[in-house]
Amino acid sequence: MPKTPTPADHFTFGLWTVGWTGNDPFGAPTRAALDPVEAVQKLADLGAYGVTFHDDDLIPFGSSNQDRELILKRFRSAIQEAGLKVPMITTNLFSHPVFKDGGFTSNDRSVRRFALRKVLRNLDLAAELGAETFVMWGGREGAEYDGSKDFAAAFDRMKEGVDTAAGYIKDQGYNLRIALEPKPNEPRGDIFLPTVGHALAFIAELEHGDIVGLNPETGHEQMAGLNYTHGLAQALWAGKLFHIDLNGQKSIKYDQDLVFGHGDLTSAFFTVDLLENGFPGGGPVYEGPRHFDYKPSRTDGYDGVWDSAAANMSMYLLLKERAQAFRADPEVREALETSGVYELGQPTLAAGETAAALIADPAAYEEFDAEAAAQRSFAFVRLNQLALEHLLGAR
Ligand code: GLT
Ligand code: MN
Ligand code: MN
Repeated sequence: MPKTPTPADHFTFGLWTVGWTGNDPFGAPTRAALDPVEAVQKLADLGAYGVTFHDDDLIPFGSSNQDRELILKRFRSAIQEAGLKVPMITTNLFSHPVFKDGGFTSNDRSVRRFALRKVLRNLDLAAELGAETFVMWGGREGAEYDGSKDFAAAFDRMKEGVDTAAGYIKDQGYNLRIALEPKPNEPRGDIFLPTVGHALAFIAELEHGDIVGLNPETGHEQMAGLNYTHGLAQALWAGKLFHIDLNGQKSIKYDQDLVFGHGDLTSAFFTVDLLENGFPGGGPVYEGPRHFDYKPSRTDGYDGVWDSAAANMSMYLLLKERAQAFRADPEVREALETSGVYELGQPTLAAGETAAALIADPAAYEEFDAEAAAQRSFAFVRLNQLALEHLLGAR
């Protein structure tokens, strides 16, 4: 049976998700525009916790200050009435043609100054709405031709942009953190900070990296042939998993933005297992919103839009139930033990043991029977089969 969420599940959606009208590079929109106020009401009815948006999703690019205020006033009362939170907002630095060569890394300096102003203005709005996360997805930050960019300068400018925004957050005393969202390509041929790993390495170079983390998206890592759950795990381990974009993707191809679980279901199971149950041996846990960044298929009308929004949440809750049963199953615990999953939590060296002490330990090397140790069966297949049986509801 499908599962019905409540706000306590902390599910959130971008306005641009349910509001996507179906325009793609090959065809015109297949659905009429959606009023953000209607989106807010509908999402609340479906049991969501909050809504997120780009500045331009709500306030059309180029709106006058007066129109902006009117739109915001109407939106504020809509979220208040619906009881929805706005835990995250983000800036559109990709739709308007002015950003065709990027925002923070456009070769045109005047565009970079404009982009930075757009971000700073949006930070004020984020703080005012009580958001705690400010996502930066640099979709247009990249290139099609390797000779068209001074890459070192591009990274300098990216750093300058992110550090300026982060410094502004600190100066204003805002309770906000920046979350960078990696993506390997699309719309640019190659996007800067293409994966979780690249973004983590970039953050280490920042002046204000303490308030900069990640917003990894399921499909974006999978477009690069990478394992999303591994990416989440490393970001979490590094204390940098600030936000998540959940969706579905089937292998290395264009960004599909399917419903969560409608891509690689087994991977989705382990994603939820990590998010809900944490690492087997403890450690950092993710406490942010469960945010869906998907696109309702353009073949569907608004019935399909709301069905698919509900499907994301139901899929997550179904997988949560299965993942909890998986971890609670005594047979699984025994299999985890047999497979050495808990053993990996033991430090390799004894407390206080040095490299010199290890070298002096003949049991570790001279007397170690590598042939015998090589005979150990880790029985990972059995463990995985148990996981899949739980995923299928067969246990
Ligand atoms: C865009 C992109 C998403 C990002 C959004 C945030 S915009 O829809 O495809 O992955 O999360 O800017
Ligand atoms: Mn995507
Ligand atoms: Mn996303």
